[in-house]
Amino acid sequence: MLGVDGIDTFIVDLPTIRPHVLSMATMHKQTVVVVRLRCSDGIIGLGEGTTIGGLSYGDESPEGIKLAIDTYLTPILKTCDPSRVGTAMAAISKGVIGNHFAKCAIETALLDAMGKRVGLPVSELLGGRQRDWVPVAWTLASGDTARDIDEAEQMLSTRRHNIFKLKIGSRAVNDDVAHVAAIKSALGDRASVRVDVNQAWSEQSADRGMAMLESAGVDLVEQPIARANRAGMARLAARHGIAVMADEALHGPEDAFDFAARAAADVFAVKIAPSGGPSAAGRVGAIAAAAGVALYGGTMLEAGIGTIASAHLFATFPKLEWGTELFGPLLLTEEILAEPLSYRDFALHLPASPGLGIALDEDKIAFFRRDRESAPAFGIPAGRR
Ligand code: MUC
Ligand code: MG
Repeated sequence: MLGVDGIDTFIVDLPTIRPHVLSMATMHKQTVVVVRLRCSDGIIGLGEGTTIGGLSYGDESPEGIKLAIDTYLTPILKTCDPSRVGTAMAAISKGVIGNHFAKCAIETALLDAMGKRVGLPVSELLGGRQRDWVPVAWTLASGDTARDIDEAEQMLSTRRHNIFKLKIGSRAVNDDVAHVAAIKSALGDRASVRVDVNQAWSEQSADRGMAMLESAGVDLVEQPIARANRAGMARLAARHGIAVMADEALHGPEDAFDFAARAAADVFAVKIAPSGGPSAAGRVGAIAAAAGVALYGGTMLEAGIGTIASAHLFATFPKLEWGTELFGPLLLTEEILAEPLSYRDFALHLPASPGLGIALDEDKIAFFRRDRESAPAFGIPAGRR
């Protein structure tokens, strides 16, 4: 039986290229928990636990993710065979309630190690790749209309993105809609424009806002109201022609089932971390497909590890009607991978190599890890990273 020699977790703080303004927080940096799973056969699996805005977006913080892994998940994993990913994750689920981001980081690392062991990309372990690339949206969230239009024009001219998501909800509804309408009118049919309200509206504001956004040519509204208000989401989906997407309300297959049963969303933003890992997120996708709910590959603005892990899953979905927003690494000033992910022609292209198909830039990690003063030297030979 294979064993787990150890699990290294470290928090890395990376600056963003510009402030990223959401209704609940303005990001100036992104904090990433990097997981390195060392198996007894010498294989190392990489995982990532990343959220947005500390504890302002969701229930888990970077510090909490690290603590959960170090104190609770690691001792369980040390009793498991890392080549039996399903059994290992079942043992973790038995001993740890919730903590979906921590579980996702560990399952990602197990899958990366397993793929390297058997010589297959993670997407093949997750059911089989149906495409080698996924479309990628960009979020315009500088908070300034003219700057957002310039940014979008630049993305179009370099063929990096032609789908734009606008973060709204922190200003009055009329002001937000005017901002969105100005951007849509500047871009016209050259781009799909969508908005993410991040729960900021009441149902009444959502009714008003959604009607105006539909007239402005916007394609979709993401999580307009509080994540707990499922009946309200169902009423909005029934009342409006513009597509409504569930995001913060989805924490795995049980929520997906409830949303599908209530017809409370036209589209699901599937995310590997809030779902509890790539396998659980795959079950969210399966429920959506069975219920006729369309799919969008969401992000928690992860760096390269979580981003490519998400892409491996989304590449297995038979339909991915609304594309993805897997642009996390592009929002950061620093690349933590040895080779950056491949973004071109409005898409992220998946590697064909075993596991996740990535390696860390150890010098960058050493420089940006929060505990760099006290961190031990890495000492891991390049071939084993
Ligand atoms: C969210 O709520 O969707 C994803 C893209 C982005 O800009 O923010 C995130 C979170
Ligand atoms: Mg969202």
